[in-house]
Amino acid sequence: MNETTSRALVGQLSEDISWLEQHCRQQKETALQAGQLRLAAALVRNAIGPYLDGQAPIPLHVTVVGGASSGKSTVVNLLAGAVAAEANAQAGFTRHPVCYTNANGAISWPAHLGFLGPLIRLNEPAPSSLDQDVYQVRRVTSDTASASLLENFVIWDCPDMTTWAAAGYIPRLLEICGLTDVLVYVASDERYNDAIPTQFLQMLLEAGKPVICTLTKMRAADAEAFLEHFRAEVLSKMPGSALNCMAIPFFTAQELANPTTGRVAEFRIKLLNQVSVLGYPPPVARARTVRLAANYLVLHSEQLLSVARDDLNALESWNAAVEAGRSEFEARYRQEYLATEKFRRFDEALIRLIELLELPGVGKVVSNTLWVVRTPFRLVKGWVQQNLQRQESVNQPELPVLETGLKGWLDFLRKEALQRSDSHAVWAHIEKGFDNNQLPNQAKEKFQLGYRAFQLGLANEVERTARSIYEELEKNPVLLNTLRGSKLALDAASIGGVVLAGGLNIWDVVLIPLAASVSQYLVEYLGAQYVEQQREETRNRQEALMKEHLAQPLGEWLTSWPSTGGSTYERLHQALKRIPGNLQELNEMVTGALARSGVAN
Ligand SMILES: Nc1nc2c(ncn2[C@@H]2O[C@H](COP(=O)(O)OP(=O)(O)O)[C@@H](O)[C@H]2O)c(=O)[nH]1
Ligand SMILES: [Mg+2]
Repeated sequence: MNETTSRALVGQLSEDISWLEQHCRQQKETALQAGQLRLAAALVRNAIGPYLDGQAPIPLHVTVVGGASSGKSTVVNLLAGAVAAEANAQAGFTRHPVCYTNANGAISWPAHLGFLGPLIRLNEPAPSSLDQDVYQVRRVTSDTASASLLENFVIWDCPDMTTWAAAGYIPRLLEICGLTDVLVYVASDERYNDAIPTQFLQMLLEAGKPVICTLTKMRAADAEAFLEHFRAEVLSKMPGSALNCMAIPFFTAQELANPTTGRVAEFRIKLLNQVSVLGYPPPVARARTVRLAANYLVLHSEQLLSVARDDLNALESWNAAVEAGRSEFEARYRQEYLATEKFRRFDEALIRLIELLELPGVGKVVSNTLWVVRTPFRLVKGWVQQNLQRQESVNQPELPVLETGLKGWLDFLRKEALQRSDSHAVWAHIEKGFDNNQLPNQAKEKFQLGYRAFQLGLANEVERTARSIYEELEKNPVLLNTLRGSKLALDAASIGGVVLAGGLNIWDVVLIPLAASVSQYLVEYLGAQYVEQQREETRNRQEALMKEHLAQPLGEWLTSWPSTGGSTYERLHQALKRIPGNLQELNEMVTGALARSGVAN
């Protein structure tokens, strides 16, 4: 496998998902989704990333989670076989994850950039109550039974699952959940079905984590009944089911002081066995962690991205407004300009055609005689303009029509933005763009560029129309020769006129009928219907060109405006576009790596 590729992919995915998470936290009522996104990012960077990077399966990670004062630290001590974690009556005592590991065991820690996201490892010992984006590793000296667990596992004690909204310690907890191979969920008899921890449990089960539920603090005699109750009340509503569910009854403080002896040891060994089973053999356990994480991400990618649904809806409604404005812009151009436009482009085409009527051989030399050629041509042009473009003056000139159309389009959007600015931040952002004139000014610049391209396009179009008429003429050699002859006569007459009179005034009398005859032949040949058809085609092509050079690019530019210029919506757009494909690709890499490892999973 190409490690650089997988690292780049993991890096980009974890960054995109984390960005979405932050974006989500800035909005109301999306704390749970923010939590989901955090877990997703953590799965990518802490479980899948290190695996693709060739990280050894040992140490496996067992993580103890649960509500406030449920007994997590007490369970950690059971697993560790020593009073390692500060069991503390104060709720919310633990504020950052603490990892307990074998006293001698060298921990091979994933070293790649981005592991555990923003959490930094503390180098100095500190109390678990330190409320920072950190984690710490503590070494535990314990008896042989625990040492055997700690040979393969490290144990994580985590902050409480109390609220989705806490932007500090909850994400730290989820960061470790992403990493984890086995979860131990702790619920005490008083608060076994608290809503928030139950939601966490559900999410972790959905994410494919193997979970051992431990119920604490009840009287030993009530244990069975309580387990039944918990199964019925909580677990039965869960996706799949927690793998194991065991009771750890209330112990005295003295009993808890030495978890490796007496009654406590009995429960402790039961718990150790369950964890050990899930972690054996380690390569299989890790392969399962990675496989289930990838499955979850691919299957839930749409749900994960749904946090951006409101944003997408707002962007969609902006799209729709831009499109409505565009239709109106196009309709105006058709009605106010094209419908009354008669001949301009078509007439220009006729003039170009006359230019094309060059005689081969000697005639060509004559026709090309420097500036003189221009004279009859100018006369023909004048005649055509006089005779065929009478309607031109009643037309609205094209540029003002387009400019008015653009103004109408922008005014409409400004009005929409003003009305909707309270509905979503996208619209507020657009409204601001109108307010400081940035958006309309940029739109006008864009329009000017498009208009220039449009005019160039039209010039090519005139050439094309002329050529198509010329090609028609080629099918009628008699008329073609007559026209060429007339044009030659016209050129010759003008040369003669210049030579004889040194000016053109007198010769106009001769030249105008000649010039007229060229055009006359043409128009007669082309016939009213043909002219009409060519004119209509020219008009349609002109409309298509306007759309291509103006309406369409302007529409696209306006549509993407909220998503450009380094705005939040640009980043959103990028994240939404990249995440699904990248998740698929990651999943394929996982499948490939698992197949190559030969570990059945
Ligand atoms: N005596 C006794 N106290 C317990 C037991 N389980 C938890 N506690 C106490 O309940 C409080 C909360 O326990 P702790 O493990 O710190 O919970 P956490 O906040 O979830 O880590 C602490 O004061 C513990 O000593 C138990 O079985 N017996
Ligand atoms: Mg604790």
